[in-house]
Amino acid sequence: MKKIGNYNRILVTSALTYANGHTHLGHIAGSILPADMYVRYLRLAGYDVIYICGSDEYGTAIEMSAIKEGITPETIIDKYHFANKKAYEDLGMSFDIYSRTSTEYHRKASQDFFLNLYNKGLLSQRTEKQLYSEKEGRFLADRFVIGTCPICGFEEATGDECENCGSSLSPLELKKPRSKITGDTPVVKESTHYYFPLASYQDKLKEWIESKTDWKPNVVNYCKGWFKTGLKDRAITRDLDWGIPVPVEGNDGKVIYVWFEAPIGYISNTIELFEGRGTPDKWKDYWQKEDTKLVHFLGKDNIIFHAIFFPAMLMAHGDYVLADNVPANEFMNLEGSKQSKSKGHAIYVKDVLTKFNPDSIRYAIASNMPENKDTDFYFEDLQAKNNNELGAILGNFVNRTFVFCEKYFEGKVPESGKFEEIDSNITGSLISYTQRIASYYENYKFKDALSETMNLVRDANKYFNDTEPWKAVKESKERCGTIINICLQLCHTFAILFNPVLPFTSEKILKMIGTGKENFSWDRASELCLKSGHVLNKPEILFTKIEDSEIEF
Ligand code: B3M
Ligand code: ZN
Repeated sequence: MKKIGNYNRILVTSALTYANGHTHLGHIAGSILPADMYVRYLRLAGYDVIYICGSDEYGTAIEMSAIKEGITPETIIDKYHFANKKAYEDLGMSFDIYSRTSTEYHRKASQDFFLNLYNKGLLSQRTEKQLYSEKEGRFLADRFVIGTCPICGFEEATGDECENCGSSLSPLELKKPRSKITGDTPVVKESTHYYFPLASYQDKLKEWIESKTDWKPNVVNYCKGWFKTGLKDRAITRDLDWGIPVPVEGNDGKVIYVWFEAPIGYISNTIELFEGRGTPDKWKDYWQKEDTKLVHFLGKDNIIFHAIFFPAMLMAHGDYVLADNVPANEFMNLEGSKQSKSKGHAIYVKDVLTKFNPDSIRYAIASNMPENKDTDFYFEDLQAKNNNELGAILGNFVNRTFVFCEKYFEGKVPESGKFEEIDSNITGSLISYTQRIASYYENYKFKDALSETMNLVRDANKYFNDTEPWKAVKESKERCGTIINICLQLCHTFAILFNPVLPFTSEKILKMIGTGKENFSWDRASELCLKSGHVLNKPEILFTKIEDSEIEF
Protein backbone atom coordinates (compact mmCIF):
# COMPACT_ATOMS: atom_id res chain seq x y z
CA MET A 1 0.00 0.00 0.00
CA LYS A 2 0.94 3.60 -0.61
CA LYS A 3 2.49 5.64 2.22
CA ILE A 4 1.13 9.00 3.29
CA GLY A 5 4.04 10.81 4.92
CA ASN A 6 5.50 8.20 7.26
CA TYR A 7 2.21 6.43 7.69
CA ASN A 8 1.08 3.15 6.14
CA ARG A 9 -2.62 3.35 6.96
CA ILE A 10 -5.19 5.96 7.90
CA LEU A 11 -7.94 5.70 10.49
CA VAL A 12 -10.62 8.35 10.08
CA THR A 13 -13.41 9.05 12.55
CA SER A 14 -16.38 11.41 12.57
CA ALA A 15 -17.94 12.48 15.87
CA LEU A 16 -20.54 9.94 16.92
CA THR A 17 -24.06 11.29 16.55
CA TYR A 18 -26.25 11.27 19.66
CA ALA A 19 -29.13 8.92 18.94
CA ASN A 20 -31.66 11.24 20.53
CA GLY A 21 -32.87 13.04 17.43
CA HIS A 22 -32.59 13.21 13.68
CA THR A 23 -29.25 14.19 12.22
CA HIS A 24 -29.15 17.66 10.67
CA LEU A 25 -27.06 19.64 8.22
CA GLY A 26 -24.95 21.02 11.08
CA HIS A 27 -23.58 17.51 11.69
CA ILE A 28 -22.99 17.01 7.99
CA ALA A 29 -21.02 20.24 7.64
CA GLY A 30 -19.12 19.84 10.91
CA SER A 31 -17.82 16.33 10.87
CA ILE A 32 -19.49 13.88 8.48
CA LEU A 33 -19.06 15.34 5.00
CA PRO A 34 -15.45 16.54 5.32
CA ALA A 35 -14.46 13.09 6.59
CA ASP A 36 -16.36 11.38 3.81
CA MET A 37 -14.69 13.54 1.17
CA TYR A 38 -11.32 12.89 2.75
CA VAL A 39 -11.71 9.10 2.80
CA ARG A 40 -13.22 8.94 -0.67
CA TYR A 41 -10.21 10.84 -1.98
CA LEU A 42 -7.78 8.59 -0.05
CA ARG A 43 -9.41 5.41 -1.34
CA LEU A 44 -9.23 6.64 -4.93
CA ALA A 45 -5.61 7.58 -4.42
CA GLY A 46 -4.86 4.03 -3.31
CA TYR A 47 -4.29 4.48 0.43
CA ASP A 48 -5.27 1.97 3.10
CA VAL A 49 -8.02 3.84 4.94
CA ILE A 50 -10.98 2.99 7.15
CA TYR A 51 -13.77 5.34 8.14
CA ILE A 52 -15.46 4.80 11.51
CA CYS A 53 -18.63 6.43 12.79
CA GLY A 54 -21.78 5.51 14.67
CA SER A 55 -24.38 6.49 17.24
CA ASP A 56 -23.58 7.78 20.69
CA GLU A 57 -26.27 6.17 22.81
CA TYR A 58 -25.57 6.82 26.48
CA GLY A 59 -25.36 9.94 28.53
CA THR A 60 -27.86 12.41 29.82
CA ALA A 61 -28.70 13.65 26.31
CA ILE A 62 -30.40 10.33 25.63
CA GLU A 63 -31.98 9.90 29.07
CA MET A 64 -33.31 13.43 28.90
CA SER A 65 -34.99 12.87 25.53
CA ALA A 66 -36.51 9.64 26.84
CA ILE A 67 -37.99 11.45 29.83
CA LYS A 68 -39.31 14.24 27.62
CA GLU A 69 -40.91 11.84 25.15
CA GLY A 70 -42.15 9.54 27.93
CA ILE A 71 -40.49 6.46 26.46
CA THR A 72 -37.51 4.32 27.40
CA PRO A 73 -33.93 5.19 26.38
CA GLU A 74 -33.82 1.87 24.47
CA THR A 75 -36.77 2.96 22.34
CA ILE A 76 -35.15 6.33 21.65
CA ILE A 77 -31.81 4.92 20.55
CA ASP A 78 -33.36 2.27 18.32
CA LYS A 79 -35.53 4.84 16.63
CA TYR A 80 -32.77 7.34 15.93
CA HIS A 81 -29.86 5.00 15.36
CA PHE A 82 -31.52 3.35 12.39
CA ALA A 83 -33.05 6.59 11.10
CA ASN A 84 -29.68 8.36 11.17
CA LYS A 85 -27.82 5.42 9.68
CA LYS A 86 -30.24 5.48 6.78
CA ALA A 87 -30.08 9.27 6.36
CA TYR A 88 -26.29 9.11 6.12
CA GLU A 89 -26.43 6.27 3.62
CA ASP A 90 -28.94 8.13 1.50
CA LEU A 91 -26.62 11.11 1.52
CA GLY A 92 -23.81 8.91 0.23
CA MET A 93 -21.65 8.61 3.35
CA SER A 94 -19.18 5.80 2.87
CA PHE A 95 -18.45 4.59 6.41
CA ASP A 96 -16.71 1.27 6.74
CA ILE A 97 -18.94 0.87 9.77
CA TYR A 98 -21.74 2.88 11.36
CA SER A 99 -22.37 1.07 14.61
CA ARG A 100 -23.49 2.12 18.06
CA THR A 101 -22.32 2.36 21.64
CA SER A 102 -25.04 0.10 23.07
CA THR A 103 -23.30 -2.99 21.68
CA GLU A 104 -21.62 -5.68 23.73
CA TYR A 105 -18.35 -4.85 21.93
CA HIS A 106 -18.54 -1.35 23.28
CA ARG A 107 -19.52 -2.28 26.82
CA LYS A 108 -16.54 -4.60 27.00
CA ALA A 109 -14.06 -2.19 25.39
CA SER A 110 -15.15 0.65 27.72
CA GLN A 111 -15.05 -1.42 30.88
CA ASP A 112 -11.66 -2.89 29.92
CA PHE A 113 -10.31 0.59 29.29
CA PHE A 114 -11.64 1.81 32.64
CA LEU A 115 -10.16 -1.20 34.43
CA ASN A 116 -6.80 -0.72 32.74
CA LEU A 117 -6.51 2.75 34.29
CA TYR A 118 -8.05 1.61 37.57
CA ASN A 119 -5.60 -1.28 37.91
CA LYS A 120 -2.69 1.07 37.32
CA GLY A 121 -3.93 3.12 40.25
CA LEU A 122 -4.56 6.15 38.06
CA LEU A 123 -8.17 6.71 39.09
CA SER A 124 -8.74 8.30 42.46
CA GLN A 125 -12.04 8.11 44.32
CA ARG A 126 -13.29 11.38 45.67
CA THR A 127 -16.35 12.34 47.61
CA GLU A 128 -17.71 15.49 46.14
CA LYS A 129 -20.59 17.83 46.47
CA GLN A 130 -23.14 17.43 43.72
CA LEU A 131 -26.40 18.99 42.67
CA TYR A 132 -29.40 16.94 43.67
CA SER A 133 -33.05 17.47 42.82
CA GLU A 134 -35.22 16.54 45.78
CA LYS A 135 -38.33 16.74 43.67
CA GLU A 136 -37.01 14.26 41.11
CA GLY A 137 -35.01 12.18 43.57
CA ARG A 138 -31.90 12.23 41.39
CA PHE A 139 -28.48 13.77 41.06
CA LEU A 140 -28.48 16.34 38.29
CA ALA A 141 -25.55 15.21 36.20
CA ASP A 142 -24.41 16.89 32.99
CA ARG A 143 -27.39 17.86 30.85
CA PHE A 144 -29.93 17.41 33.62
CA VAL A 145 -28.84 20.79 34.90
CA ILE A 146 -28.54 24.13 33.14
CA GLY A 147 -27.22 27.46 34.28
CA THR A 148 -24.94 30.35 33.45
CA CYS A 149 -21.46 29.57 32.09
CA PRO A 150 -18.80 30.86 34.53
CA ILE A 151 -16.44 31.56 31.63
CA CYS A 152 -18.54 33.40 29.06
CA GLY A 153 -21.82 34.13 30.81
CA PHE A 154 -23.98 32.13 28.38
CA GLU A 155 -27.21 31.45 30.28
CA GLU A 156 -28.09 28.08 28.78
CA ALA A 157 -24.87 26.18 29.52
CA THR A 158 -25.39 22.57 30.58
CA GLY A 159 -23.69 20.80 33.46
CA ASP A 160 -21.09 19.24 31.19
CA GLU A 161 -20.26 21.90 28.65
CA CYS A 162 -20.96 25.35 27.38
CA GLU A 163 -21.99 25.17 23.77
CA ASN A 164 -21.28 28.86 23.39
CA CYS A 165 -17.59 28.95 24.34
CA GLY A 166 -16.81 25.23 24.12
CA SER A 167 -15.62 24.94 27.73
CA SER A 168 -16.03 21.68 29.50
CA LEU A 169 -17.83 22.26 32.79
CA SER A 170 -19.04 20.48 35.89
CA PRO A 171 -22.50 21.18 37.35
CA LEU A 172 -21.19 22.95 40.45
CA GLU A 173 -19.36 25.50 38.32
CA LEU A 174 -22.63 26.75 36.82
CA LYS A 175 -24.05 29.94 38.18
CA LYS A 176 -27.80 29.94 38.94
CA PRO A 177 -28.17 26.19 38.35
CA ARG A 178 -31.64 24.76 37.71
CA SER A 179 -33.08 21.42 36.79
CA LYS A 180 -33.55 21.09 33.06
CA ILE A 181 -36.71 19.05 33.58
CA THR A 182 -38.53 20.81 36.42
CA GLY A 183 -36.75 24.18 36.52
CA ASP A 184 -36.21 23.67 40.28
CA THR A 185 -33.17 24.95 42.08
CA PRO A 186 -31.23 21.88 43.23
CA VAL A 187 -29.67 21.27 46.64
CA VAL A 188 -26.10 20.13 47.25
CA LYS A 189 -25.53 16.52 48.34
CA GLU A 190 -22.45 14.34 48.52
CA SER A 191 -21.58 11.45 46.24
CA THR A 192 -18.42 9.46 45.59
CA HIS A 193 -16.89 9.25 42.10
CA TYR A 194 -13.81 8.13 40.22
CA TYR A 195 -11.61 10.87 38.83
CA PHE A 196 -9.32 10.90 35.85
CA PRO A 197 -6.12 12.87 36.62
CA LEU A 198 -6.39 15.23 33.65
CA ALA A 199 -4.42 18.02 35.36
CA SER A 200 -1.32 15.86 35.52
CA TYR A 201 -1.40 15.40 31.75
CA GLN A 202 -1.33 19.12 30.97
CA ASP A 203 2.41 19.31 30.29
CA LYS A 204 2.46 16.21 28.12
CA LEU A 205 -0.60 17.37 26.17
CA LYS A 206 0.85 20.80 25.70
CA GLU A 207 4.11 19.45 24.40
CA TRP A 208 2.26 17.09 22.08
CA ILE A 209 0.03 19.83 20.63
CA GLU A 210 2.94 22.25 20.31
CA SER A 211 4.73 19.63 18.21
CA LYS A 212 1.91 19.78 15.65
CA THR A 213 2.74 22.23 12.93
CA ASP A 214 -0.15 21.41 10.60
CA TRP A 215 -3.15 21.71 12.92
CA LYS A 216 -5.79 24.29 12.11
CA PRO A 217 -5.29 27.54 14.03
CA ASN A 218 -8.83 27.41 15.44
CA VAL A 219 -8.10 24.05 17.08
CA VAL A 220 -4.70 25.05 18.46
CA ASN A 221 -6.09 28.30 19.83
CA TYR A 222 -8.89 26.58 21.71
CA CYS A 223 -6.36 24.23 23.28
CA LYS A 224 -4.01 27.05 24.24
CA GLY A 225 -6.92 28.78 25.95
CA TRP A 226 -7.69 25.72 28.06
CA PHE A 227 -4.05 25.24 29.00
CA LYS A 228 -3.99 28.83 30.14
CA THR A 229 -7.02 28.30 32.38
CA GLY A 230 -5.39 25.07 33.59
CA LEU A 231 -6.77 21.58 33.10
CA LYS A 232 -8.65 20.07 36.04
CA ASP A 233 -9.14 16.44 37.03
CA ARG A 234 -12.50 15.15 35.80
CA ALA A 235 -15.05 12.83 37.34
CA ILE A 236 -15.56 9.90 34.98
CA THR A 237 -18.48 8.22 36.73
CA ARG A 238 -22.05 9.37 37.25
CA ASP A 239 -25.11 8.57 39.37
CA LEU A 240 -27.43 7.69 36.52
CA ASP A 241 -29.65 4.83 35.42
CA TRP A 242 -28.63 4.86 31.78
CA GLY A 243 -25.05 3.98 30.91
CA ILE A 244 -22.30 1.40 31.13
CA PRO A 245 -21.93 0.12 34.70
CA VAL A 246 -18.71 0.98 36.52
CA PRO A 247 -16.83 -2.36 36.44
CA VAL A 248 -15.58 -2.18 40.01
CA GLU A 249 -17.45 -3.74 42.90
CA GLY A 250 -19.31 -1.51 45.34
CA ASN A 251 -20.44 0.94 42.68
CA ASP A 252 -24.05 -0.08 42.15
CA GLY A 253 -26.10 2.59 40.48
CA LYS A 254 -23.04 4.28 38.99
CA VAL A 255 -22.20 4.38 35.32
CA ILE A 256 -19.18 5.47 33.28
CA TYR A 257 -19.36 9.10 32.14
CA VAL A 258 -20.46 9.30 28.50
CA TRP A 259 -17.49 11.40 27.38
CA PHE A 260 -15.17 8.78 28.80
CA GLU A 261 -16.78 5.89 26.93
CA ALA A 262 -18.08 7.55 23.72
CA PRO A 263 -14.65 8.06 22.09
CA ILE A 264 -13.85 4.45 22.97
CA GLY A 265 -16.73 3.84 20.55
CA TYR A 266 -14.27 4.55 17.73
CA ILE A 267 -12.20 1.63 19.03
CA SER A 268 -15.11 -0.75 19.69
CA ASN A 269 -16.62 -0.02 16.28
CA THR A 270 -13.27 -0.84 14.69
CA ILE A 271 -13.18 -4.11 16.65
CA GLU A 272 -16.68 -4.92 15.40
CA LEU A 273 -15.74 -4.02 11.83
CA PHE A 274 -12.85 -6.46 11.66
CA GLU A 275 -14.73 -9.15 13.55
CA GLY A 276 -17.34 -8.88 10.77
CA ARG A 277 -14.63 -9.09 8.13
CA GLY A 278 -13.31 -12.31 9.63
CA THR A 279 -9.95 -10.78 10.68
CA PRO A 280 -10.61 -10.15 14.37
CA ASP A 281 -7.09 -9.00 15.26
CA LYS A 282 -6.71 -6.51 12.46
CA TRP A 283 -8.24 -3.63 14.44
CA LYS A 284 -4.99 -3.53 16.40
CA ASP A 285 -3.03 -2.49 13.30
CA TYR A 286 -5.17 0.64 13.08
CA TRP A 287 -5.16 1.52 16.76
CA GLN A 288 -1.90 0.26 18.09
CA LYS A 289 0.73 0.55 15.37
CA GLU A 290 2.71 3.75 15.27
CA ASP A 291 2.52 3.93 11.48
CA THR A 292 -1.24 4.64 11.59
CA LYS A 293 -2.43 8.15 10.88
CA LEU A 294 -5.43 8.78 13.14
CA VAL A 295 -7.64 11.71 12.11
CA HIS A 296 -10.72 12.87 14.03
CA PHE A 297 -13.32 15.04 12.28
CA LEU A 298 -15.71 16.97 14.50
CA GLY A 299 -17.39 20.27 15.21
CA LYS A 300 -15.73 22.89 17.39
CA ASP A 301 -17.88 22.06 20.41
CA ASN A 302 -16.17 18.67 20.59
CA ILE A 303 -12.55 19.85 20.32
CA ILE A 304 -11.78 19.60 24.01
CA PHE A 305 -12.80 15.96 24.10
CA HIS A 306 -10.79 14.93 21.03
CA ALA A 307 -7.71 17.12 21.39
CA ILE A 308 -7.37 17.01 25.18
CA PHE A 309 -9.48 14.50 27.09
CA PHE A 310 -9.37 11.43 24.79
CA PRO A 311 -5.65 11.82 23.99
CA ALA A 312 -4.97 12.03 27.74
CA MET A 313 -6.95 8.81 28.23
CA LEU A 314 -4.94 7.17 25.45
CA MET A 315 -1.68 8.39 26.96
CA ALA A 316 -2.73 6.97 30.32
CA HIS A 317 -3.57 3.62 28.75
CA GLY A 318 -0.39 3.52 26.71
CA ASP A 319 -1.24 0.97 24.03
CA TYR A 320 -2.81 3.32 21.51
CA VAL A 321 -1.77 5.78 18.83
CA LEU A 322 -2.65 9.45 19.30
CA ALA A 323 -4.37 11.60 16.70
CA ASP A 324 -2.20 12.93 13.93
CA ASN A 325 -4.76 15.66 13.36
CA VAL A 326 -8.08 16.97 14.65
CA PRO A 327 -9.32 19.13 11.76
CA ALA A 328 -12.36 20.52 13.55
CA ASN A 329 -14.84 22.70 11.75
CA GLU A 330 -16.70 25.69 13.07
CA PHE A 331 -20.51 25.71 12.85
CA MET A 332 -22.77 25.92 9.85
CA ASN A 333 -25.63 28.04 11.09
CA LEU A 334 -29.10 28.07 9.68
CA GLU A 335 -29.87 31.44 8.22
CA GLY A 336 -28.06 33.17 11.07
CA SER A 337 -28.36 31.02 14.20
CA LYS A 338 -26.91 27.72 15.36
CA GLN A 339 -28.56 24.52 14.22
CA SER A 340 -29.59 22.56 17.26
CA LYS A 341 -31.72 19.51 17.53
CA SER A 342 -32.56 20.21 21.15
CA LYS A 343 -34.05 23.53 20.08
CA GLY A 344 -35.70 22.10 16.97
CA HIS A 345 -33.89 24.73 14.88
CA ALA A 346 -32.27 22.64 12.19
CA ILE A 347 -32.65 21.20 8.72
CA TYR A 348 -32.91 17.47 9.09
CA VAL A 349 -31.13 15.32 6.53
CA LYS A 350 -34.15 13.04 6.07
CA ASP A 351 -36.35 16.05 5.16
CA VAL A 352 -33.98 17.75 2.77
CA LEU A 353 -33.41 14.43 0.98
CA THR A 354 -37.08 14.17 0.06
CA LYS A 355 -36.74 17.38 -1.96
CA PHE A 356 -33.25 17.59 -3.39
CA ASN A 357 -30.59 15.51 -5.13
CA PRO A 358 -28.16 14.24 -2.44
CA ASP A 359 -25.19 15.43 -4.48
CA SER A 360 -26.62 18.95 -4.70
CA ILE A 361 -26.94 18.99 -0.92
CA ARG A 362 -23.37 17.71 -0.52
CA TYR A 363 -22.05 20.26 -2.98
CA ALA A 364 -23.87 23.19 -1.38
CA ILE A 365 -22.53 22.25 2.04
CA ALA A 366 -19.00 21.47 0.88
CA SER A 367 -18.65 24.72 -1.01
CA ASN A 368 -19.74 26.63 2.08
CA MET A 369 -18.00 24.47 4.64
CA PRO A 370 -17.22 26.23 7.95
CA GLU A 371 -13.53 25.37 7.80
CA ASN A 372 -12.21 28.46 9.52
CA LYS A 373 -15.25 30.42 10.59
CA ASP A 374 -18.99 29.90 11.03
CA THR A 375 -21.01 29.96 7.84
CA ASP A 376 -24.72 30.09 7.10
CA PHE A 377 -26.85 27.69 5.17
CA TYR A 378 -29.48 29.22 2.89
CA PHE A 379 -31.82 27.34 0.57
CA GLU A 380 -31.27 30.07 -2.03
CA ASP A 381 -27.61 29.12 -1.99
CA LEU A 382 -28.40 25.43 -2.55
CA GLN A 383 -30.61 26.45 -5.46
CA ALA A 384 -27.97 28.74 -6.95
CA LYS A 385 -25.19 26.16 -6.60
CA ASN A 386 -27.37 23.47 -8.15
CA ASN A 387 -28.58 25.58 -11.04
CA ASN A 388 -25.61 27.79 -11.81
CA GLU A 389 -22.71 25.46 -11.07
CA LEU A 390 -23.73 21.81 -11.06
CA GLY A 391 -26.31 22.15 -13.81
CA ALA A 392 -24.90 24.98 -15.91
CA ILE A 393 -21.22 24.02 -15.71
CA LEU A 394 -20.77 20.30 -14.97
CA GLY A 395 -24.11 18.95 -16.19
CA ASN A 396 -23.97 21.09 -19.27
CA PHE A 397 -20.48 19.99 -20.28
CA VAL A 398 -21.19 16.29 -19.85
CA ASN A 399 -24.54 16.57 -21.56
CA ARG A 400 -23.39 18.48 -24.60
CA THR A 401 -20.43 16.19 -25.06
CA PHE A 402 -22.60 13.07 -25.01
CA VAL A 403 -25.35 14.54 -27.16
CA PHE A 404 -22.81 15.70 -29.73
CA CYS A 405 -21.12 12.31 -29.78
CA GLU A 406 -24.42 10.54 -30.23
CA LYS A 407 -25.45 12.82 -33.04
CA TYR A 408 -22.25 12.82 -35.07
CA PHE A 409 -20.28 9.75 -33.97
CA GLU A 410 -23.03 7.17 -33.35
CA GLY A 411 -22.34 7.26 -29.63
CA LYS A 412 -18.85 5.80 -30.01
CA VAL A 413 -15.63 7.41 -28.78
CA PRO A 414 -14.18 8.95 -31.95
CA GLU A 415 -10.58 8.52 -33.09
CA SER A 416 -8.21 11.19 -31.92
CA GLY A 417 -6.00 12.85 -34.54
CA LYS A 418 -3.00 15.10 -34.14
CA PHE A 419 -3.20 17.48 -31.15
CA GLU A 420 -3.23 21.22 -31.66
CA GLU A 421 -1.86 23.52 -28.96
CA ILE A 422 -5.29 24.06 -27.42
CA ASP A 423 -5.69 20.27 -27.07
CA SER A 424 -2.31 19.79 -25.43
CA ASN A 425 -2.99 22.68 -23.09
CA ILE A 426 -6.12 21.19 -21.59
CA THR A 427 -4.94 17.57 -21.49
CA GLY A 428 -1.55 18.71 -20.21
CA SER A 429 -3.17 20.66 -17.39
CA LEU A 430 -4.67 17.51 -15.91
CA ILE A 431 -1.55 16.43 -14.07
CA SER A 432 -1.14 19.69 -12.22
CA TYR A 433 -4.89 19.90 -11.52
CA THR A 434 -5.04 16.43 -10.01
CA GLN A 435 -1.91 17.06 -7.94
CA ARG A 436 -3.22 20.37 -6.68
CA ILE A 437 -6.61 18.96 -5.79
CA ALA A 438 -4.97 15.97 -4.07
CA SER A 439 -2.85 18.29 -1.99
CA TYR A 440 -5.94 20.27 -0.92
CA TYR A 441 -7.63 17.06 0.21
CA GLU A 442 -4.56 15.91 2.08
CA ASN A 443 -4.39 19.25 3.88
CA TYR A 444 -8.09 19.32 4.82
CA LYS A 445 -8.86 22.20 2.45
CA PHE A 446 -12.11 20.83 1.14
CA LYS A 447 -13.52 24.09 -0.19
CA ASP A 448 -10.36 24.66 -2.22
CA ALA A 449 -10.39 21.08 -3.49
CA LEU A 450 -13.91 21.56 -4.68
CA SER A 451 -13.49 24.95 -6.31
CA GLU A 452 -10.37 23.78 -8.11
CA THR A 453 -12.24 20.74 -9.42
CA MET A 454 -14.97 23.03 -10.70
CA ASN A 455 -12.34 25.28 -12.29
CA LEU A 456 -11.24 22.37 -14.42
CA VAL A 457 -14.81 21.96 -15.67
CA ARG A 458 -14.87 25.67 -16.45
CA ASP A 459 -11.74 25.15 -18.51
CA ALA A 460 -13.41 22.22 -20.23
CA ASN A 461 -16.41 24.33 -21.17
CA LYS A 462 -14.11 27.01 -22.49
CA TYR A 463 -12.31 24.36 -24.52
CA PHE A 464 -15.62 23.21 -26.00
CA ASN A 465 -16.59 26.77 -26.86
CA ASP A 466 -13.21 27.74 -28.28
CA THR A 467 -12.78 24.64 -30.45
CA GLU A 468 -16.33 24.99 -31.79
CA PRO A 469 -17.00 21.33 -32.61
CA TRP A 470 -20.30 22.31 -34.26
CA LYS A 471 -18.25 24.17 -36.87
CA ALA A 472 -15.44 21.63 -36.99
CA VAL A 473 -17.87 18.84 -37.79
CA LYS A 474 -18.64 20.57 -41.07
CA GLU A 475 -15.05 21.41 -41.94
CA SER A 476 -13.13 18.35 -40.77
CA LYS A 477 -14.72 15.29 -39.20
CA GLU A 478 -11.30 14.17 -38.08
CA ARG A 479 -10.61 17.42 -36.21
CA CYS A 480 -14.05 17.27 -34.64
CA GLY A 481 -13.36 13.66 -33.59
CA THR A 482 -10.25 14.77 -31.74
CA ILE A 483 -12.18 17.45 -29.88
CA ILE A 484 -14.99 15.10 -28.85
CA ASN A 485 -12.51 12.40 -27.91
CA ILE A 486 -10.85 14.87 -25.54
CA CYS A 487 -14.19 16.01 -24.12
CA LEU A 488 -15.17 12.42 -23.38
CA GLN A 489 -11.80 11.79 -21.73
CA LEU A 490 -12.52 14.82 -19.56
CA CYS A 491 -15.91 13.37 -18.58
CA HIS A 492 -14.08 10.27 -17.34
CA THR A 493 -11.68 12.50 -15.41
CA PHE A 494 -14.64 14.30 -13.81
CA ALA A 495 -16.20 11.00 -12.74
CA ILE A 496 -13.03 10.40 -10.71
CA LEU A 497 -12.30 13.89 -9.43
CA PHE A 498 -15.87 14.60 -8.34
CA ASN A 499 -16.31 11.27 -6.58
CA PRO A 500 -15.36 12.66 -3.14
CA VAL A 501 -18.09 15.30 -3.23
CA LEU A 502 -20.60 14.00 -5.81
CA PRO A 503 -20.54 10.20 -5.46
CA PHE A 504 -23.91 9.59 -7.11
CA THR A 505 -23.11 11.82 -10.08
CA SER A 506 -19.71 10.20 -10.40
CA GLU A 507 -21.41 6.79 -10.67
CA LYS A 508 -23.88 8.15 -13.22
CA ILE A 509 -21.18 9.59 -15.44
CA LEU A 510 -19.25 6.35 -15.22
CA LYS A 511 -22.36 4.40 -16.15
CA MET A 512 -22.93 6.66 -19.14
CA ILE A 513 -19.35 6.09 -20.22
CA GLY A 514 -19.79 2.37 -19.66
CA THR A 515 -16.20 1.36 -18.91
CA GLY A 516 -16.79 0.24 -15.33
CA LYS A 517 -14.16 0.85 -12.71
CA GLU A 518 -11.12 -0.41 -14.61
CA ASN A 519 -9.45 2.99 -14.62
CA PHE A 520 -11.26 4.44 -11.67
CA SER A 521 -8.39 5.77 -9.55
CA TRP A 522 -6.91 9.17 -8.78
CA ASP A 523 -3.76 8.48 -10.82
CA ARG A 524 -5.80 7.73 -13.88
CA ALA A 525 -7.70 11.02 -13.68
CA SER A 526 -4.88 12.78 -15.53
CA GLU A 527 -4.70 10.14 -18.26
CA LEU A 528 -6.72 9.70 -21.42
CA CYS A 529 -8.22 6.34 -20.59
CA LEU A 530 -10.98 5.87 -23.14
CA LYS A 531 -10.24 3.87 -26.25
CA SER A 532 -11.60 5.03 -29.58
CA GLY A 533 -14.47 2.92 -30.83
CA HIS A 534 -15.76 2.28 -27.30
CA VAL A 535 -19.58 2.39 -27.32
CA LEU A 536 -21.12 4.79 -24.81
CA ASN A 537 -24.42 4.37 -23.01
CA LYS A 538 -27.29 6.80 -23.40
CA PRO A 539 -26.77 10.15 -21.64
CA GLU A 540 -28.82 11.02 -18.58
CA ILE A 541 -29.59 14.46 -17.18
CA LEU A 542 -27.32 14.91 -14.18
CA PHE A 543 -28.98 17.84 -12.42
CA THR A 544 -32.49 19.17 -12.74
CA LYS A 545 -33.15 22.81 -12.15
CA ILE A 546 -34.45 23.80 -8.72
CA GLU A 547 -37.35 26.23 -9.16
CA ASP A 548 -38.09 29.10 -6.75
CA SER A 549 -41.27 27.34 -5.63
CA GLU A 550 -39.23 24.37 -4.42
CA ILE A 551 -37.29 26.38 -1.89
CA GLU A 552 -40.28 28.16 -0.39
CA PHE A 553 -41.25 26.70 2.96
N1 B3M B 1 -22.19 12.72 20.57
C1 B3M B 1 -21.46 15.06 20.84
C2 B3M B 1 -22.24 15.63 19.73
O1 B3M B 1 -22.98 14.96 19.02
C3 B3M B 1 -21.11 13.62 20.85
C4 B3M B 1 -19.88 13.29 20.07
C5 B3M B 1 -19.23 12.07 20.56
S1 B3M B 1 -17.76 11.77 19.74
C6 B3M B 1 -16.99 10.58 20.63
O2 B3M B 1 -22.09 16.84 19.60
ZN1 ZN C 1 -19.26 29.54 27.98
